[in-house]
Amino acid sequence: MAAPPARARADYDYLIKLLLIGDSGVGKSCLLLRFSDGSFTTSFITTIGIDFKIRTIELDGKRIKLQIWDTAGQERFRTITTAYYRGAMGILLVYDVTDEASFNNIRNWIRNIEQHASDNVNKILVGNKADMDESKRAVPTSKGQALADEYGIKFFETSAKTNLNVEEVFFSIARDIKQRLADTDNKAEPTTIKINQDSAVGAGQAAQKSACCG
Ligand SMILES: Nc1nc2c(ncn2[C@@H]2O[C@H](COP(=O)(O)OP(=O)(O)OP(=O)(O)O)[C@@H](O)[C@H]2O)c(=O)[nH]1
Ligand SMILES: [Mg+2]
Repeated sequence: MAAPPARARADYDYLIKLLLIGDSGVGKSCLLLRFSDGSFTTSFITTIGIDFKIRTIELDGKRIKLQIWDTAGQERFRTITTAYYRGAMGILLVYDVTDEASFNNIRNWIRNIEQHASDNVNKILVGNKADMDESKRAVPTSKGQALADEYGIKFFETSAKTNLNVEEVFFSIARDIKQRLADTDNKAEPTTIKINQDSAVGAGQAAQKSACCG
């Protein structure tokens, strides 16, 4: 029996690859665990190299499969982790609101993105550990917002511990990327028709798939 077309086999409409970056200890793995498993732990198990989780969400009736790569913040893994920038469609830049150095480093992380990621990659700024006591806070919300405004990107303060804004961050960046891919799809339409006219049956479908789903 002939295999069904690739598109019919897929269990999603869009595959979106995201990357979490930021200093060690800011809570990247905890944010991802909260989003993918709904759990949280206070013990710190530093990430070695790179790891990923999958969660499929629904946006405007479309199934979006999120493949989320969690990088080690530690310098010694930098060669491994920067290799993953190129494939990312969206990058979450995470700092810890109680750790000013992690916030100041965001500019360096952005420089890394400029060097290693695709030009059109979506970015979002995340100030994590917003649940911590105000006496511990080192970065006011206004400073986070000002930095995000400077780079023209969205900003959220989150807590992996209390689940504050965790869904919002991932849904927000996923929505923006889906929109970008849909726009690319629409622009690609004349090319798709031309391929069909050239009687390359099925090629239009393949072109559409590669334009939308990576
Ligand atoms: N209070 C509070 N603690 C958090 C939060 N998120 C993470 N933590 C704690 O911060 C520590 C580090 O969290 P991780 O998620 O492992 O940090 P990471 O950014 O993945 O660190 P690396 O893997 O080394 O890059 C752990 O002890 C967590 O329990 C949060 O939202 N609130
Ligand atoms: Mg980690």
